[in-house]
Amino acid sequence: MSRENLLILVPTYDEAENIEKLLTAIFDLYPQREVSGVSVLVIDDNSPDGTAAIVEGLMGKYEGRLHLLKRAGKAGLAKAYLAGFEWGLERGFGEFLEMDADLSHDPKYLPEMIAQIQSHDVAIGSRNVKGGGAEGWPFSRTLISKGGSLYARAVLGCPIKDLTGGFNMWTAEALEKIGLDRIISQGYLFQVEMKYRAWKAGCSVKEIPIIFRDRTLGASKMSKKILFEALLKVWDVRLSAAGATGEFLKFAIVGALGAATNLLLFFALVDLLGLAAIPVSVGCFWVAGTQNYALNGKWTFAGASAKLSVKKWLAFLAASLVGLGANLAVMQAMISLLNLPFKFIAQACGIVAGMALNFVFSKFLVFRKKA
Ligand SMILES: Nc1nc2c(ncn2[C@@H]2O[C@H](COP(=O)(O)OP(=O)(O)O)[C@@H](O)[C@H]2O)c(=O)[nH]1
Ligand SMILES: [Mg+2]
Repeated sequence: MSRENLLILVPTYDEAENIEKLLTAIFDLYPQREVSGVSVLVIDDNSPDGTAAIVEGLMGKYEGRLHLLKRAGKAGLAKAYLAGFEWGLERGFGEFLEMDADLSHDPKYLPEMIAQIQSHDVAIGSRNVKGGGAEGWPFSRTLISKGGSLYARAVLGCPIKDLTGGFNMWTAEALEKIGLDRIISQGYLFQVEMKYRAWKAGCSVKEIPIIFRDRTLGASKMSKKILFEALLKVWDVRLSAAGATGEFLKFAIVGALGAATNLLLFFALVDLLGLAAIPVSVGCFWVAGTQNYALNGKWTFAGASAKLSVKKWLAFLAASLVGLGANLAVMQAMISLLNLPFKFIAQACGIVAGMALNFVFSKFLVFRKKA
């Protein structure tokens, strides 16, 4: 059966020394599109070293099957790939394969990955299954990669062995199940989030052993900053993939942070400076409420309505007041109706009720998703 529709996506940033070698290797393997169905899309973020010009120079040679998506500037791997998927989906490609430009991902594995995608939704070029591995990496980088994969697996509770790798193949249906518009990761974590969401969505995943070879030309774009960011953001990935449950958990975390701010401020102004408790308490409510508003807008409900505004801020504070009212009502009702051993049990139930109400108001009114 001839395959008509595989798009190989290659993101590039300063890969002038590598890109021609990679493209030659791919097209040597698949010389005829009519037979192989293989096309390549290079996604270049305006590399200063002229990578795009090299690709343009080769387009005549590989007419109709080498494409270039030029982007304005370096915006990270995730944005590049998402733009590439969109480009390919619009043109009806049925399968997508991601690989690095630096020859770390050997094209010799393509036939096996293509064979496996016939019976799976996702095929992963994996360093962490039997027969796979990484060569040429300093010990530190191996440690980071192995440790990173284990850490991500533990946090996400996901059985995929190579979560961080970037040599992956997806069917168009898998991309649809993942929901590309819900991806929150910007950089390195993108690959982890894609695989995790695919697995969660019930995609069948096959890991194929590959030997990853460190680049010999050009420089890696990995940095310590990206790494440390990823350590925390894995949790965020897990929470955002959990839908409303995750949102509620984030909302609760934000609420707890707000309570901490409120208490600290109250302690400083009332206990240390001797100001009057009632006006300070009202002030603390506004300060903590504003903090909660900003964190919920930028984190809990991020994406739903990205821009903060005075109107939304006031609406959020109003919702918080409604929550506070519910808290008081539930607490008072429980104390008067039940014979509780401790009154704080009533207050605890009041907090939960108030938070739930505040969450519903915030989600469906304040940070409502625009159609
Ligand atoms: N378009 C685009 N490509 C990028 C960006 N960052 C990295 N890449 C490409 O992504 C691939 C993997 O990056 P690399 O630096 O090799 O990461 P490493 O293998 O983890 O050290 C390479 O093909 C890079 O050129 C970016 O911001 N935009
Ligand atoms: Mg690399």
